Amino acid sequence: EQRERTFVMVKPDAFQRGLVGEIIGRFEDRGLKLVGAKVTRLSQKQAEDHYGEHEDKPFFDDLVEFITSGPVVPMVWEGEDATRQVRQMIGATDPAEAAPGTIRGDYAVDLGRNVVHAADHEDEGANEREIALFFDDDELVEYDFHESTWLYD
Ligand code: YYY
Ligand code: MG
Repeated sequence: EQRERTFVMVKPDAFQRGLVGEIIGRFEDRGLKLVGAKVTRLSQKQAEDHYGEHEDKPFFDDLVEFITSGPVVPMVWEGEDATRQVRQMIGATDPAEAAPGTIRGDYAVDLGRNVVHAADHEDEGANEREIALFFDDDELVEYDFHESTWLYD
């Protein structure tokens, strides 16, 4: 049974700081199912497409420069209500406002270096659009997740 899929990406700051394992571990520990992941570096075009909704914002150029500045880890996680769960787990956009216990609240201090991206749960098409930017269909793996018997009633 396939549950909701959501797009998440470890940003270049977290990658360089050695937080890839920590961040993946948060989602594993929660009981989400990893169905796709890679290490890549975004082209200018990919970055502009990914953050297209922000192209008119004053921070857009800096954001594109940052997200293309080093390796990232795009991922797809699956689970019940996954998009909303992941947004709760990453915390507020500004780490200064993010609650302790959230990823941004535990690992970041600055708005422009907030360690992780996740699709917006209030944006209906975000997951499909963002997943398609980074993954071909055959890069997302279908498998039996044996934990699910113990995670879901
Ligand atoms: O989805 P999320 O990453 O939590 O925030 P968005 O409002 O979509 O902004 C994307 C990205 O842009 C944010 O993670 C940091 C950066 N940013 C910024 O540098 N300055 C702002 N005033 C707002 C956002
Ligand atoms: Mg967003």
